[in-house]
Amino acid sequence: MSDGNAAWLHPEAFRPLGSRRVLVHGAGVLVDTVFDEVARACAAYGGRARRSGEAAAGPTDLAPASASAGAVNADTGPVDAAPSPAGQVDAGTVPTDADADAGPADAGSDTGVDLVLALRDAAWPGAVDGAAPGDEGFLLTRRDDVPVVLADAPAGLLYGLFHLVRLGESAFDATRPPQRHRPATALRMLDHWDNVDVHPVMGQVERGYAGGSIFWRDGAARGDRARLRHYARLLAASGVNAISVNNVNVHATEARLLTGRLGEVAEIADVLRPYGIRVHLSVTFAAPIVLGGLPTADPCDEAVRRWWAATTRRVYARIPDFGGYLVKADSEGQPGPFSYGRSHADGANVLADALAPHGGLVHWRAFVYNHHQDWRDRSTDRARAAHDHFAPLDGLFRDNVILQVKHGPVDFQPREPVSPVLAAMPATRMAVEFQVTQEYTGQQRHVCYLGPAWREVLRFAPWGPGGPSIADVAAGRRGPAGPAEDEPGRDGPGAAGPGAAGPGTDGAGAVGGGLVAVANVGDDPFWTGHPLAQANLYAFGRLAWDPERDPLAVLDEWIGLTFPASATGDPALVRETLHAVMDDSWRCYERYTAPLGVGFMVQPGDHYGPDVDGYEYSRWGTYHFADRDGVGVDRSRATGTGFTSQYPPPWSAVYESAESCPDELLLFFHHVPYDHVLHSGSTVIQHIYDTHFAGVEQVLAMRQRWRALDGVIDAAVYERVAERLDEQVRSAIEWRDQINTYFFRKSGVPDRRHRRIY
Ligand code: GCW
Repeated sequence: MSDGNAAWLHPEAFRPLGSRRVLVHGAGVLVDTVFDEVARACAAYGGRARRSGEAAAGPTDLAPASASAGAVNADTGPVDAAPSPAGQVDAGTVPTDADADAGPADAGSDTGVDLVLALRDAAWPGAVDGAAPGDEGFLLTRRDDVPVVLADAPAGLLYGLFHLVRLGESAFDATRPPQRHRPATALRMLDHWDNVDVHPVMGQVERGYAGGSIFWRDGAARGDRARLRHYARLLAASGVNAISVNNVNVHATEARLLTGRLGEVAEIADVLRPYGIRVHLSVTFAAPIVLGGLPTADPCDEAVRRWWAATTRRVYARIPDFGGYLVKADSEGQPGPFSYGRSHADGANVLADALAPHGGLVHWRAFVYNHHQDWRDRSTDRARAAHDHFAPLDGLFRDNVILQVKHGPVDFQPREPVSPVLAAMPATRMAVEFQVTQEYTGQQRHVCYLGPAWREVLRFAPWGPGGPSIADVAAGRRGPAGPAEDEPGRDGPGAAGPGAAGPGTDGAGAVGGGLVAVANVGDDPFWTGHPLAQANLYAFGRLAWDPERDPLAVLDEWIGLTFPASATGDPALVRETLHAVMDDSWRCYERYTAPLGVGFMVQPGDHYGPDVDGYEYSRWGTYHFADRDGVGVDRSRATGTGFTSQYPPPWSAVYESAESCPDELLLFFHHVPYDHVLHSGSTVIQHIYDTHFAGVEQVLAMRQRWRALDGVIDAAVYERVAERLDEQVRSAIEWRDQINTYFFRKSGVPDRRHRRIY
């Protein structure tokens, strides 16, 4: 497996397309890519790929079509019971194909074609007002009984191609109604925490659980273009369109990617470009000093401004479509504007001004907190920090600054409330940051399908039910007042509707910051260490494209593409088993680890496995305050840190009271006695015991289920997962016993069901 596992682009997934006569119409690098994909599929499966303009091909040899105008309907997948009102497919009412005068003839005959992928132009018009697919969208319609993908821009054609792959045979179903697809947000980005040098503590990839980096090895670029190209295909097929190629903790060697080693970044950009993926770079805020030899990096210093402008010009001279800079400043030891008494708006804006003439973006991270806290000090609350620092700066950032906010207020825990920063800055472009790499969710040794967790964040309505959601905020529709004015097409609060376009998609949409996630791939043959962790990467891209989509439908799609029916012994069994193992795996992980949203009972340093007091007396600000009487962090206004006041109503009130706080977040917001009764009817202590016993039972059942696939799927994949499930069982038991024993010893309260606690 030299170029890695095929992941969700299994060759067999291309069979339906590859066995047809396919016409590709249009010009440009991305259209070349589309043609190349089609040609390869056709070579493998006996079809015929033609490009218009070639001899004996093109609209001219196709007879006029009687176009079948129709309504755009939602594409309901196998699990997605209700039509989505949202982004990926516009619901209901938009006719896509009103043009009856152009299109293929002979479509069904020997000389014709079975499928067309075309850029819209005079030869291939189509669609009408209100149905423009935008820069990345596409229409899937039919002409004279032939499926046609129409796009306005090459990227749309590429996404249309991968949509056909997902649909498989059903793309050719004559009864399929026309559809328009557009991403909910224009920015769908993956951040690699890859180091160029092997870091003495963090290794080649910080928080990487899939081997080395696909970009760098031991201080040098790997230059493995085949592997990178394969990666680009996978990302494009999931909908991702931007990546940053180095760790946000920028060390000495990595700093030089911006200047002396820029060529290595340019080479990566060259490989990713044909798949519509822009390259971004993490830069150090101290670059003017460490690279430019200036005495200061003060963002208000003229020489510093000039240095950033000149350096950025050189970047664009080399990489004309460079995406921009990603910055972790004044965070966990990284340099930042605070050193000069400047604000984070000053800091971000100096980079933004340098990038603006070239169309570049600054992704500025909001992960700023005091990591030298004194555990004795109960007034400082790490959860408050980002809001305290950034909310007052709303409106002060340039238009090309995106504030990148972790989804929770602390740090990618399996369960956190949604960060209140996301609701606090209506005049700032906001990106939501997820962590696909499973730092705190089992490190790709445990099965933990994160789609459902992200979905909860994306659906959360910070201004109350019925109001805009976090997905809306990321798409640029934000604020308590409801939908932004420039979105006539939006069909209801909380829905990512037809107007959900980001910058550049159709000019009329709101401007958001999009979705970002920390990547989970490495040079492992399965890309992600745990083969089932591929689903998280896939799901991130798909949910970024359409946050309204049911994550279990996304999982179903991933199963179909990764284990195509024609490549497995028993497709129904494969599907059933993967759902049984994965659907509820995030909640399962939550059950056997830190309880009720309290978080951080992990081993310090590597963050794998239980250590209840591991961070309790440390400087990191992640405490649980368990004693003989109770556990949890009082973040109320009345008696605690006041964090609840950072939420708008109704959540400020809901979280303020232990009575109304949702069970799963109780210990995040409140310190309660062990006999506190949850909404579930159980006490806190009994809940801890019950969920920990149940979690382990569930993992044992997962392992048992998996054994049904022995001999049914690829042996290497089977073995790798089986081996990891053994570790998951061991680790879950360790979690169960340490957590239960700890709380039994603290509280002295016996388990009502008399199970074994040590
Ligand atoms: O979760 C923490 C990780 C750090 C990481 C940091 C961040 C890149 O433990 O390894 O640093 O978050 O998000 O910057």
